[in-house]
Amino acid sequence: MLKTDIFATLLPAETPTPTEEVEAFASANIALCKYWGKRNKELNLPVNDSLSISLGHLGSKTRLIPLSDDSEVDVVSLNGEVLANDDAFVVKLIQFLDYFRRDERTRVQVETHNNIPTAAGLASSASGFAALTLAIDKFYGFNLPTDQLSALARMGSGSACRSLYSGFVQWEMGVREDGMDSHGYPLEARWGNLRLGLLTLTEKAKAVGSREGMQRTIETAHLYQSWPAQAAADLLTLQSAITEQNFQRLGETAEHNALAMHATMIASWPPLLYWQPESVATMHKIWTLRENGLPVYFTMDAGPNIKLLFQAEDQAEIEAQFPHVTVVAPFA
Ligand code: 2P0
Repeated sequence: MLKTDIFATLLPAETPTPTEEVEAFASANIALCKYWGKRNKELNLPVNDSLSISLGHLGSKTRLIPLSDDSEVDVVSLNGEVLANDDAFVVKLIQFLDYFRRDERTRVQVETHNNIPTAAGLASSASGFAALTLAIDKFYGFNLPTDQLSALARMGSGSACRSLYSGFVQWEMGVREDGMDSHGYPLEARWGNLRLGLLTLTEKAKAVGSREGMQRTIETAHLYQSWPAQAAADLLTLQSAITEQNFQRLGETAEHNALAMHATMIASWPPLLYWQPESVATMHKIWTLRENGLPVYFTMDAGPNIKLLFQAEDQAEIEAQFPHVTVVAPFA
């Protein structure tokens, strides 16, 4: 099934002409059970369910402004800088916009601001596509329900479907051929004293993007065969940890899940090692702190940076140990 068929089913026959500028915000999210691998590349349908926490005020804000009738091209800017129209990010963004706009001719100025480092493994493509999807829905007045917007955001970037919601979000892989049941589902549970710590060890953009990385892993890593079962088991354990507010179980499972995902990447060929020396040094530091009684765990995505998991009562100690940490209170 093609994306154009799915958009044609959900959207009105003709896209209305936009008249007013709109703005939308979406939080970044960090997965405790990771999305790694697609069963359908066209629709970004995953091999496994995943589970994330949204980061509140940290994320992407996207503004859409209709350009005058004589404008022939769209204008895209990121953090205040206008990008070239052949830039890979611009091409991907305009392709996504075109699925919604179809024959409608108004060119658009797209302004995105991220308040998290772009492309450093802090999930800015997730919040970016989620904010863009919400803005497009307002801009053209579609008023689609959030679960459908989540499924459409997924087609821009898989993890974006989790950024449509706050708090804990489960992305169910779904079973439908058109993927419309593969979207984020918010969990009711809240966890007031849960804290995340973002450690930006390097802001260098990653050499291999997630899309290519997960494809390489599926095609070349025999170890990947064990991933779906591990992810399914971890998801159940995380659900029970969240229900019972069992921090140790949450931390251990999230850390184990991230390291299992990285093991499949490292077992790919050519190998995918997103870690830098600072990443490894920080892991050892966390393990030592834990041995010495500080309940702190970590997770990592497709990049060199580390995200800490800890509880509010340990925030002062965490800040003393990691002076550059950005602390996020997802439920505060
Ligand atoms: C996650 N990641 O669950 C995992 C963990 C990276 C490692 O979702 O190809 O940018 O656009 O669907 O969503 C990053 O993958 O990939 C990601 P596409 P996406 O957060």
